[in-house]
Amino acid sequence: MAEFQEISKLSALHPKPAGLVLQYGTSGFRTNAKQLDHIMFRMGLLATVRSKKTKATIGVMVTASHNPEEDNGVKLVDPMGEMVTQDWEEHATQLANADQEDLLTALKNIIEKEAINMSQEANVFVGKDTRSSSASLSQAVLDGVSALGGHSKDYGLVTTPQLHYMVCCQNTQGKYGEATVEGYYTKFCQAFIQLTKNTSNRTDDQKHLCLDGANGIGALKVREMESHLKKELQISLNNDGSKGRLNHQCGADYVKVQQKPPTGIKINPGERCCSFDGDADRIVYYYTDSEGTFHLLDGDKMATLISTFLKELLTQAGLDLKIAVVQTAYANGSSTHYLENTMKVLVRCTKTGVKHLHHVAQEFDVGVYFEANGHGTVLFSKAAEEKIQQLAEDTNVNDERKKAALLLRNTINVINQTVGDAISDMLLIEAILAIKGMTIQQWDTIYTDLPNRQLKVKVADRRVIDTTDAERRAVTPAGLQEAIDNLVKKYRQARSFVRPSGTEDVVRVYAEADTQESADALAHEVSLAVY
Ligand code: NG1
Ligand code: ZN
Repeated sequence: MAEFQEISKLSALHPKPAGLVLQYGTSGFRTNAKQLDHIMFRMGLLATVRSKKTKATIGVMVTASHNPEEDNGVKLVDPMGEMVTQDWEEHATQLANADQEDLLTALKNIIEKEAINMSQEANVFVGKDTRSSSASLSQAVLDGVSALGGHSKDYGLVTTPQLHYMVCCQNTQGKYGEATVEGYYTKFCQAFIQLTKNTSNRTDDQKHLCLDGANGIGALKVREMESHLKKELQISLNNDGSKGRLNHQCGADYVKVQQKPPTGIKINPGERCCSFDGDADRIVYYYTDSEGTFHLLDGDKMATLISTFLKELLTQAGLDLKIAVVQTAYANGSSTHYLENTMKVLVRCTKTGVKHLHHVAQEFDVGVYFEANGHGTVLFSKAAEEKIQQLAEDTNVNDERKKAALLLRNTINVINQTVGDAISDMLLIEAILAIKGMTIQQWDTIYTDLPNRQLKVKVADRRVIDTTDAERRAVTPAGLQEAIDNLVKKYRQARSFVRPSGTEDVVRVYAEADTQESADALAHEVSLAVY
């Protein structure tokens, strides 16, 4: 076939370095940008084939999220804006690792296995973050798409969740919104304005938010969006990319892992602050108190605030819908305890990686999912959305139920249901705080986090560690789990687990306990057991 000859010719322009083996990990391929050109071309090919298979538009996002500037990566987005399915992750790994001369065979194998009709049209949306390597790497994706005769649309600089949103809008014929950046701002900002419209006399202080853009794409997009917010949210933007390096001593990952504010930002006591990560799909909140102590409000605190708000509204609306919170092993034990025992909300634990959380959340009418690191969103089932919509339009219900239904409807509209989205999450949290008339300090006191520590351990081969029970227990190597259990027993309210990272060549160690000293000591002891 003509397109295969074209691929042979063009793939030679994107050669694979000999011996390089990469895996489609927790969120796509991710490594030093210099090693990724062939991967990008090949993912352009794969996205085109995936588009033919699904008869829908597929997305390809070039980003390495919170990794340093010199890294890059790529993730594929499926038709409804969700992460690509597991079996296609395997195809991606196969295609990525085929030697140059075997590339066509590897591609043909996938086409055959998936029974692809090659005469089917293909459409691929491409986006990129602000890394200096992203321009040429996204061009390599576009080259891959055109090598197979696919159509592409290059959205240029967008956040990861914006690209997910575009794909979903396109494949739902605009029902989710308009597949443009402008459409994105209009949809989410209008819902935010509606939600905050009747909140009583918010002062300028309450409308003010200090934002750390991680020197990345999120900062750029917040600038673009600002006018749509009509001063209902006044953002002072730090780390906007004009001076500092991407994710360097700033951003959601830095703040969460280091448990301190971004370097160089002046924060007034009590001021509400948040940080995005490098592709704006994660957000964490924080403040410092009058004694200068730092307080982090992470994904668990967001999940708690959001699920409490939604549960109250569902009760007021008299809607019998099943709500659940989905977490990972990294969720602070206090959050799980509070949700289960005080809020009486169903909590489920899954493996790390939003694709896992997303799937579990889909099982409920309302599924709130967040990783502790601030990556998360809320999913509403079709039936739940319809019930809320009906109630909002019903002229025979009392004022309280009606008001709750209208708030629920606008809440649905402020949420990017395709994937965790820092911008949409920020608008949702800001709206909830405004509606509840709550300060960040009041939000913080809903429950108190157990002191915790995360460490990274370099080992010869991290894959020797295999886990079970949503990664909370190690099955291999033999004796490791027993050693961890014995260490945990030494401390009060303690918990610890280890797992190989899917995005870095490290083993992650997590520990929590009744004091910071104990959590630190336990994490240290467990990391020694990992060697
Ligand atoms: P790994 O490297 O597999 O732990 C990290 C995060 C995930 C997820 C991915 C993708 C932690 C402990 N892990 O995965 O939650 O966000 O990156 O960005 O934060
Ligand atoms: Zn990210």
